[in-house]
Amino acid sequence: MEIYKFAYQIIQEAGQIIRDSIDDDIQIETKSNPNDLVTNIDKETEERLFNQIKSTYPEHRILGEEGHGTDIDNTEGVLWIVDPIDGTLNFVHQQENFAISIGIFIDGEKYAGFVYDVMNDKMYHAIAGKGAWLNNEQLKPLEDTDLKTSLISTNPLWLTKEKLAKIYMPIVDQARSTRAYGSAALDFANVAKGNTSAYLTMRLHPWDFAGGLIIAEEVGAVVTNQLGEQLNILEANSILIGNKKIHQELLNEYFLPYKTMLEQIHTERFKGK
Ligand code: 2AM
Ligand code: CA
Ligand code: CA
Ligand code: CA
Repeated sequence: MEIYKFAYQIIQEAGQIIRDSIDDDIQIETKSNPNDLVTNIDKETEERLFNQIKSTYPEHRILGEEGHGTDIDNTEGVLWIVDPIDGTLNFVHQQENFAISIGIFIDGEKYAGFVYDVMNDKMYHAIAGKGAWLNNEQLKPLEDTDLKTSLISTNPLWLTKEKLAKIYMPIVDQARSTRAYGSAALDFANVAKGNTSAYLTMRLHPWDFAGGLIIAEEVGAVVTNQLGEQLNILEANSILIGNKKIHQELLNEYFLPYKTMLEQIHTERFKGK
């Protein structure tokens, strides 16, 4: 079976299993800090996807948030970048507003992206060069917007950091309004759908953005880090995504004036997985 159809199917199945067990007790552990949670469902979902991919395509490689592919340091062959649950805090607190996110790359080239909003059964999907869809409906090319008439999304946490507040406060101030969804993959999907015009955040891992990147670029979104550089799919990075016009406005008027500071932050903190 075509890799794309296979991916679509195993993501839907994984989502069905999560929906079926949504009222069950979940086991929650903390990771890097008391607010960084992982559940048995995150781990079981990644394990299931990993086993299915490997049994169908033994030569494919998988980089996942919950422990698979920690040794991967190049993009040769077919590479699946998997976030079994993006928005774990939403999953734990809300039992909704989380997604399964997968980006598939072939020899480093974008191939297919999936962001599955599990509880709403909404599959955002794209094949590079062929278009992006929400379930069966093709997503339209993005329209240009200005910051002052746009909804944007970001994490309010960045406003509490002294240095970053210099960049983020004027943006939040000038935007029509700001949203915080708590799932990076759904933030990408929201931009792709035109629900928001831009999404900006200081640090995402490859599994947070790999699926959404492919979907968003298919509808003409510009996706870079906050220095305007292309994202490296094997590294953590800052994120600036939006329609062409707002991306340019945010980059040139709000981020690049702080280029030296941002470069320092990127060098010190954002390199490596
Ligand atoms: P997760 O739920 O898969 O961990 C929340 O604002 C978004 O940021 C989610 O997409 C979340 O992914 C991600 N995220 C959570 N903790 C993070 C961290 N320490 N570094 C980078 N991204 C994180
Ligand atoms: Ca996590
Ligand atoms: Ca994530
Ligand atoms: Ca996750």
